[in-house]
Amino acid sequence: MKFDLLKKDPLSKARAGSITTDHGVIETPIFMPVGTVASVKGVHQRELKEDINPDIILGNTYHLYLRPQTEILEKAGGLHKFMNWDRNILTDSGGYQVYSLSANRKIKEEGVKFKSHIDGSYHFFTPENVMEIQRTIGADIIMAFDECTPYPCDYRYAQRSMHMTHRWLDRCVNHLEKVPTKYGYDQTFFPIVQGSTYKDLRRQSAEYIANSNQQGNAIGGLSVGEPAEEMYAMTEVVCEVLPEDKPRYLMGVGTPINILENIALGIDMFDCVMPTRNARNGMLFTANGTINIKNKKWADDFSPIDEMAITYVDTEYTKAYLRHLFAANEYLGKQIATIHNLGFYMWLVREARKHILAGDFRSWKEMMVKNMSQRL
Ligand code: PRF
Repeated sequence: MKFDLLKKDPLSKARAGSITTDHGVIETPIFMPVGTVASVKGVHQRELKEDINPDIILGNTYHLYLRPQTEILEKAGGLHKFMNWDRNILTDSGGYQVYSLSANRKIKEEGVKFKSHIDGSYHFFTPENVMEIQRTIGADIIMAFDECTPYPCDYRYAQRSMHMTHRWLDRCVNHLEKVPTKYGYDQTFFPIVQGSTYKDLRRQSAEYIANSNQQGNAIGGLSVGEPAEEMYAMTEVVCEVLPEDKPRYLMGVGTPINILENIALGIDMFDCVMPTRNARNGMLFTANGTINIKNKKWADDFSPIDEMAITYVDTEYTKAYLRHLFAANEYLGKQIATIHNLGFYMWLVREARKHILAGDFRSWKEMMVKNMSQRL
């Protein structure tokens, strides 16, 4: 993997760059649509590629390990072939899903025992076996196995957990060296900063992660219920420590406003279920704010979904029609809303990149944050 830093914004910490892997170029800042179980929910791979056009999508180790299971992915020749996606993929390690989804999890130094949310069976994740699973899934970027602390989290727990995440990182790195890649292309490994909402722990964790000297770095444990101001304060502290010449990935963030504010603090990569999950509940993101399409007020509004016409659905269908699909609980409503929201998120990060390259990112960001705060 190669990272080229192309331009730094003069009035903020925002950067524009590009990551090159064996599956192509990723222009940063980037948003990665979430394809948890080898599918971006409701979107054909053809639409994803041609209409939404991301350079990279995200998959989840936890889900793929449980279903279809690692063995099937290996027989398929890896996740890219299995799902027919020839661009970049990043897999999260399960370090978050194990805590948020499974029941009866037990965290020990050795690893985490958890109960499947699908059939109740018991499994054990360790830093070592999670690296092996991610080798077999075959994503281009793979993540360290960490513990994502909840919010709020008392200082002593956060400190102990952070140290365990650091020891797990060393075990991931040692084990990865012993397990070769499987499908003839490279895999890049990102470690994850933790430390809850404590600045001193965040600084300490960022130093540990930076010293591990990997090709990119991630920040976890944020956007777990803390106020946005606290998240930004943590991002700021961590970005001061993480090296400038490597990509920085803020995991599981966030709203369109969160994304722009964190770009301004020096983040290059994002993923979040928000555009896809909220679409399925009838929430549309636009440059002028959010729309609840289920609202009665749209029942006879025959204007296009979004005048900006970022993706074809925006002008192909009216608000009244989309509202009707939601009222009738038609699959198509969720599909249309998902394509719209993902198209909007991709537009947002591409515009951010354009403005960073043009040198006027900060004023554009401030205008956008104001406009996007509205409810339509
Ligand atoms: N760790 C991992 N994945 C994550 C997170 C984390 O802390 C978060 C927190 N927002 C989202 N996804 N491994």
